[in-house]
Amino acid sequence: MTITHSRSHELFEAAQRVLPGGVNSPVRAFRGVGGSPLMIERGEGAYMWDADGNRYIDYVLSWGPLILGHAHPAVVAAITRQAARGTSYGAPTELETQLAEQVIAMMPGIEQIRFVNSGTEATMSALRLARAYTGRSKIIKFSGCYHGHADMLLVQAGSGVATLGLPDSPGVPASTTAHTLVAEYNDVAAIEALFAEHGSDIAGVIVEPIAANMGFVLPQPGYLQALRDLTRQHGALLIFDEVMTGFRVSPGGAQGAWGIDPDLTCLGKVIGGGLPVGAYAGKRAMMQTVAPAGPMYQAGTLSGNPLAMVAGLVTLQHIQQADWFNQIAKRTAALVAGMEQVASEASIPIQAGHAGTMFGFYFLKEAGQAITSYATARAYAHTERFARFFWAMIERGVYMAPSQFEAGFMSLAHSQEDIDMTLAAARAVLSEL
Ligand code: HOZ
Repeated sequence: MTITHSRSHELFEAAQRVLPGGVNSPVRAFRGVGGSPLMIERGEGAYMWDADGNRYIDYVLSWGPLILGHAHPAVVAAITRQAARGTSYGAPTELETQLAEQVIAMMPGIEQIRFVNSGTEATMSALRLARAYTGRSKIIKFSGCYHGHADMLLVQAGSGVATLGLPDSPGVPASTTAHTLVAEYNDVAAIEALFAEHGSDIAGVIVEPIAANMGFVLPQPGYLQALRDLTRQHGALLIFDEVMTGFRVSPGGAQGAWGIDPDLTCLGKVIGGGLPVGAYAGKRAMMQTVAPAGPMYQAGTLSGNPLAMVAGLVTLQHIQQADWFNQIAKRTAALVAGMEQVASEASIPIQAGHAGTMFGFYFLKEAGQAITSYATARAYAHTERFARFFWAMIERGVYMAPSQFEAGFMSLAHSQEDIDMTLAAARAVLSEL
């Protein structure tokens, strides 16, 4: 069976004439797997349809936000209802308080929150806040972690930067990254060394609790606690970038799952239920630095947008209900266990992992290799095999992230039958690779 993508190709040709690279975000261009991207026309539940009418089981889910699946009826109804009442006011609404209360009830480290429009805005603002609050300049990030595209964070970044194998981006003046220190993820000695040298200048450490923009790398036992201890010891803030892990590792994010108490948290994706939202949040004493409560300026015309607030609110209320979160997490575990089984039957070495409703797997160049950091991800990931796997899965109606250096996501809409179909496809593909 060979499916056709001719309409997608035509549409992508047209897109490239008017959009740089034909896309509005680089990994969507499929450069990590070659070929040209599928142009999507519609999504419903666990599925997306491309412009040629092909249906795919979707494990990208808009890169994480759609934890209830595409076009969940309750989310669609809430957005539709709100749209009829106005799409934006540029004035405070009760909806913002309601979503804030919902997030605070779910995430243990959060006492106050400021809504913005994207994860990039969230991380950028959280770092400004860390600097304003501590009066210090330096920040620490980890190589392969991606926190959006703000200048100071585009240093050894993951996601599209890793997929395209880019050096740090042109257009970022050295002066804007002069205060950004970089350590290897999962390496406690590396960050201890940075604190030993720069301790009293470090405003904050920003980390993805699971490094999910260089594939899927779990923190080693004790690693996040070591970051917590070191930051406290040196008077620096610990900033969890939970844009991906928030409401996905557990309803309370990675901080809820692992009992670590960050000072500040960055959110995005699920918090907007598929609409553009981000947020930075944390301890009241720190958040009171933000204008107009305090002197640190940050603002936005569409921040707290009512459509986004209702979509987020309905989504978070759903994942708190009944046993739905656990159901999604169980399906995630089943998919990952199945992938390990299928790969082992085909004698293809992989490293797979999952936490809550997120997952990832690498094809390894050789059995026995362990990926724990960006350096090992780049050295051991068999990206060429991944590209062949990706396209063969597309042929069989399964859509995974078009890059070895991205994570996968599950939704409430994915059924056991979808998982079984995915594993049957993977078995067929891996036996031929
Ligand atoms: N940076 C996002 C994934 N980690 C990709 C966003 C997109 O292309 O939509």
